[in-house]
Amino acid sequence: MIISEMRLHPVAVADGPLRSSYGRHAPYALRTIVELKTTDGLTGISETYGGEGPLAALEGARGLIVGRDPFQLTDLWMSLAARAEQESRGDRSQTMLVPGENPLDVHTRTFAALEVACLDLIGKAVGKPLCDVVGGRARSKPPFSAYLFYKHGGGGGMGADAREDEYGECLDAKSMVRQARQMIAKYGFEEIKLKGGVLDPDEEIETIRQLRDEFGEKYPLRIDPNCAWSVETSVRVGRELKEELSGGGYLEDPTATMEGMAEVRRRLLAEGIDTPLASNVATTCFEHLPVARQLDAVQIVLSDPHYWGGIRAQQHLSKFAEVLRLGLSMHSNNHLGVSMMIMAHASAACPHLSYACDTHYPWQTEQDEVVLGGRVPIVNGCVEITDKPGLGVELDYDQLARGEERYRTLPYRKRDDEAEMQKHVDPNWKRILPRW
Ligand code: GKR
Ligand code: MG
Repeated sequence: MIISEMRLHPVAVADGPLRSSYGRHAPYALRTIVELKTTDGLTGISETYGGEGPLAALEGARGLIVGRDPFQLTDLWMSLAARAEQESRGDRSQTMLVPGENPLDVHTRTFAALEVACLDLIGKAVGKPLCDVVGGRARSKPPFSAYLFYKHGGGGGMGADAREDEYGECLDAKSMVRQARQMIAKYGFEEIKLKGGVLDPDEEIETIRQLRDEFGEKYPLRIDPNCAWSVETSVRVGRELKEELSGGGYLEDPTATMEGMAEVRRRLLAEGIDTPLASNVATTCFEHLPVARQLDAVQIVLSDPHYWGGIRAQQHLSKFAEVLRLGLSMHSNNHLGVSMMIMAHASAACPHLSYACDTHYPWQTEQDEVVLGGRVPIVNGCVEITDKPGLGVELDYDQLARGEERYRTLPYRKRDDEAEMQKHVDPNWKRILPRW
């Protein structure tokens, strides 16, 4: 089995005006769908971050993947890592750069997209689901959480291509409870994460309290302001939400830098509050973990197989986190059904995974789905690994062509939430850290 062709499909996917400390989502999110074809007629697929940067990096790896035996992943890794060695070193945190935009992740991100497509090929060749190809599963129905966002009115897309606004405007506690009720009724999620860093911290505290009142202790709660708070504010929020974030909850990236996180942890512990701190901003790669452990800056690592280096890297991370006695879960970014299955297989293949993973999937619609047969079902908050080989999904080429057409005709080539804030909310808006 030799890879004879790589096809890259940049797509634009309608996305609602979701808010975070990065700003406001554009009407379209960008993704890249990868296809690898073999000499014996198989096609392996994958999905990764979108826009010009990730696309150019994949294009740059064409010579390394075409002509390769898909089993030879170690050599592919070494070739990409050797290139990365020659690139500049620097801050690999996501404090200022949104995921998928960090040039220092380019090799792990590019490898991940190709590795998944190769594992999908292998799964199809031997007739086994992807997670079984990498050693079998710890679970067959990995759980995901309800990922709530403050948002403006609008369901994404533009003009005649606008999508229905399923959740409406949500810019206060009451509308957030409504959003949670709707999302949980539809998908059956049993854990809740609130994207914060948008409203004044007191209003976000109130939102978490109302969510607790509505759903009770059985639904663990998390809040993630993406570093919008100072150490002082983070400690205050941790203190005020001591009860609500206990019992399976956590405080995610309240403040910037490993040192800032460590300071928040020290001060909360000194007050007898042991709410764990989770991170996908301070910890984005293996090199960050020993430091995070040593400083006790992060107690739960939030991975992303799309830029940590793929599915086997996620398994290594599971072991690494277990040995370092760190919790493990997964954050997410806007994605389609192929990535939903990448995340599900990655979760299934990890013995040590401590919390339901995030997913932006409820924020995308059937109209944008590129998976044959429509959206991947989420039932009782879980995505089931079926008996189908590889990732278990195939591409709908008509839908893919529509997504590519949108990409071609729209001006978006890179996620820029600050520009969207300036366009729609405040022409002078800048991402200031800490804001509060
Ligand atoms: O979609 O706006 C967003 C999120 O803020 C995303 O970009 C984050 O990377 O979900 C992610 C997180 O947990 O920080
Ligand atoms: Mg996060």
